[in-house]
Amino acid sequence: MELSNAVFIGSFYQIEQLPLDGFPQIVFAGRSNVGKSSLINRILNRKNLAHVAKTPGKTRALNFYEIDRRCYFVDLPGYGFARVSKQEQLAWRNLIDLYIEHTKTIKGVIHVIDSRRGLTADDLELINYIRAPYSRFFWVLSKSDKLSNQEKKNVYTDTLDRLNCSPKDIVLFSAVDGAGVNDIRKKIIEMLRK
Ligand SMILES: Nc1nc2c(ncn2[C@@H]2O[C@H](COP(=O)(O)OP(=O)(O)OP(=O)(O)O)[C@@H](O)[C@H]2O)c(=O)[nH]1
Ligand SMILES: [Mg+2]
Repeated sequence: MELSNAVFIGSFYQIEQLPLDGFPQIVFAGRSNVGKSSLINRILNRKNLAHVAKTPGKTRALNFYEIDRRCYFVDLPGYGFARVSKQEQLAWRNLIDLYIEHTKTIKGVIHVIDSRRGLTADDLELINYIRAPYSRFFWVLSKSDKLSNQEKKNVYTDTLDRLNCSPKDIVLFSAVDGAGVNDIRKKIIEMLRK
């Protein structure tokens, strides 16, 4: 398992379209614009595999990447983008609910949080409803290159306190300088082994 050979499979808007081969899946979730696609590109050492948004909130589909011919990374549409209508929010929720209900092979959720903002109400809501069936979460505090060392410490401690999780389940990450990416790769490989 090297997390090196990645192929974009497709963008899916309906549950009926999803691949049915039963591969284990690692889910990437987070608010719009937190850097989910940039994280996927970094993990896989690819510049432009996952589309990095010029306009935030554009990823509306479930984007599937096949990794090493044995698992999928699934890039969920971002949530909590203010300009999105109520109707679009409902459509988002509906798609995610169906996906989670349908997919028995989710091995873990990589939940990306913007380190400059810390946990938001939207983030906590997402944790609550994905967490029930799939408790294996790992938190990535993204864009850490924008913070001073003191700010990094503060957001790490605050997130740890509020999530009440193991210190090993949170990592500071930057897609710009690559900080944290090796820990994230290790965690994903561990999730896939279980
Ligand atoms: N400074 C800095 N900018 C980042 C980092 N990661 C992402 N960005 C920038 O943040 C913006 C959003 O990045 P994306 O990776 O597209 O975020 P996303 O979560 O996939 O966005 P949606 O798909 O729209 O939900 C882009 O302009 C990126 O260049 C990072 O680690 N550091
Ligand atoms: Mg994206």
